[in-house]
Amino acid sequence: MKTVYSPRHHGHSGHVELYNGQIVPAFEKPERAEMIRAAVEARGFGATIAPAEHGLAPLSRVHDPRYVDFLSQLTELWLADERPLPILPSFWRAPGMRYIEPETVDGKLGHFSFDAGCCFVAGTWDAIRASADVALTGVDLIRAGESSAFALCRPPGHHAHANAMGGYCFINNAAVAAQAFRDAGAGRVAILDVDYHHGNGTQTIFYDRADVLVLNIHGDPRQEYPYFLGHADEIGAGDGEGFNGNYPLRWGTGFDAWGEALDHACHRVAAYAPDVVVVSLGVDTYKDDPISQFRLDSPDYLAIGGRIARLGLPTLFVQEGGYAVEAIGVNVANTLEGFLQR
Ligand code: SP5
Ligand code: ZN
Repeated sequence: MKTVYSPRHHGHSGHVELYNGQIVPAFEKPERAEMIRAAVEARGFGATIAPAEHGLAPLSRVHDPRYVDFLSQLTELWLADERPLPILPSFWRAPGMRYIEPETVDGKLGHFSFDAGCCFVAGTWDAIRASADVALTGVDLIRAGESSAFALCRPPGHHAHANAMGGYCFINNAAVAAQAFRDAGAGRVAILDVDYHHGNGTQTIFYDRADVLVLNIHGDPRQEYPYFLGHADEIGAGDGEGFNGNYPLRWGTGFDAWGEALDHACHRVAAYAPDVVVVSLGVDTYKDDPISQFRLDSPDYLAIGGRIARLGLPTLFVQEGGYAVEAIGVNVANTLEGFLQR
């Protein structure tokens, strides 16, 4: 299994987030990707390759082009106003307010975001583009006949909506990849999101579509971020009814219950018989994750990879969350090793 990786993720560094009422150094930091790269390379799964440039068109297949424009122009708009970096949003709409794109940068920033989890520094836009190219190059590998690939994306993507950033996510790499598979001729794509947090962006992007099955195993939104989506009764709408599935689990969940949810989700994927599976691979389910409340341990990730491998389907792993930097490499590499061993 090849890994796709770009050092351009380092441009997104030194940023902050709003956490427990304080501005703190971001949990989503460059060391994460470097620990993952080191662990995966040490196991010798396959070559690490650089992404190929795919441009912005594949991003606008799942994102509003005006949103992509906003991301590309935000930093220069901000600097033109003679403001210091970093950029952090702090105004949002409530239901009932209007959906008209404001002309000023503060207004645009609120219009195109849903929390203060997405901070911009000088290299953020470049890192976002590189991350999407990493996912799209993973798609290319599988289209060229590889049975699996690992897209070491950073920043992550699954919280990003068609027109809003949040939760450390700007472009929804997994959604971009799934759509790229569809555009290349895949009839059905399944997205299996095992990150600790509900993939609200991925769910909303495909909610009314039957051609992309989206399944999520995550912290119950009654307790956990993103709070306002990810309940069990969200099954899809219109043509997409029956093609979204959520497995909300309570704080403190260990691998026994988590693994049962995975098994159920995998049976649903198998019944859907997709041409390809995209795994949104977050390892913030780990027992010592600093912002999360599940109790998975490092060996459990071997079993996760093994269960996904039993599907016997072409599989693209897309990196999402995981914030226990000392364990993130082992946990990701264990998932991939468990997959490769079966
Ligand atoms: C990609 C990804 O994993 N994004 C996660 C974004 C989570 N942001 C909000 C975290 C809120 C944690 N709240 C902890 C409260 C402890 N008092
Ligand atoms: Zn997460």
